Amino acid sequence: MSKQSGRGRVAGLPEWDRCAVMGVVNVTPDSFSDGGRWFDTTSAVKHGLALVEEGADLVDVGGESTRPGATRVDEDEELRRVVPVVRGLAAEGVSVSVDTMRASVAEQALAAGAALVNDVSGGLADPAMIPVVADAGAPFVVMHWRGFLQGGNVKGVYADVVAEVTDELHARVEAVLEGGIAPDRVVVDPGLGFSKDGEHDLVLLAHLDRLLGLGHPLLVAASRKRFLGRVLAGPQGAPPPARERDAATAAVSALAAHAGAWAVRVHEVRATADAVRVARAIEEARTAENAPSASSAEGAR
Ligand code: PMM
Repeated sequence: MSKQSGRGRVAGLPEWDRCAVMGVVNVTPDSFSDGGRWFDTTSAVKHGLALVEEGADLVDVGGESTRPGATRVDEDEELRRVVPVVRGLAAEGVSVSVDTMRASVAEQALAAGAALVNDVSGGLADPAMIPVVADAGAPFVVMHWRGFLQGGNVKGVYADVVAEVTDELHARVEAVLEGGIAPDRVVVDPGLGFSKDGEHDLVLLAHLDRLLGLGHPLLVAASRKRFLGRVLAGPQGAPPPARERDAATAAVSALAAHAGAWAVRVHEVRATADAVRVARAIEEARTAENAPSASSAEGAR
């Protein structure tokens, strides 16, 4: 990964001097890595606050599992899961992101205090999404998405995954800008694991510079994903379960931070919070090394 200068700032959100950490609260019974653990409002809010305590800068609240083949929850149920958790966390001063493909959920979450809308469909699943986000003046995560998957991964065929994901994301960014979302409020995300196999995910991570070339802050969401299970398993072994992939996740967080990502989205915050701080310290050391020191400036006079 090569370093791109400047990780950008997202208007409407606090500014961090390093890669931000987005902690995940899935208010679902069936998310692949943590489904069912924070399924009632009280434990979900408590978990979000614990993530902040561990170093999360943002908390991403979702009420619908996006794992391949998951059946969609109905709108009322998604609202019931998400809105009280958003309200509870926002009331505690947390910067909340809402992970939803539904405009109605985004709208009510924003009214309840959410600061950011994270749509894994990049505005494709619900035509009302972009107008709702534009009207609210909210920041918006545009993830690379090729549609709902039913059965095999037929949409995950690429001749050049980096070029295609970059081009398709570029087209979605154009669409959201046309829809009235301000350019300084748009975040891009390669959508690791969405219509992509493990090799695709790794190649995308090897080329974050190309995604940064889109000119928008970049979110990387590798946490506990299948490709990490494959890497850890080796060619013959069985992948470790999702909850045993947190050290691998933190390694990706350090690399993504080093490459210039704006934020990383993770389930287990503590190790990633350490990773992005170390990446920042190394960046600072490089900056100090390149800046003329007081004594050499003296000498030059
Ligand atoms: N992945 C998941 C859910 N939300 N949001 C963004 N922006 N990017 C992602 O890659 C992404 C996401 C699926 O993971 P989970 O079910 O473990 O949270």
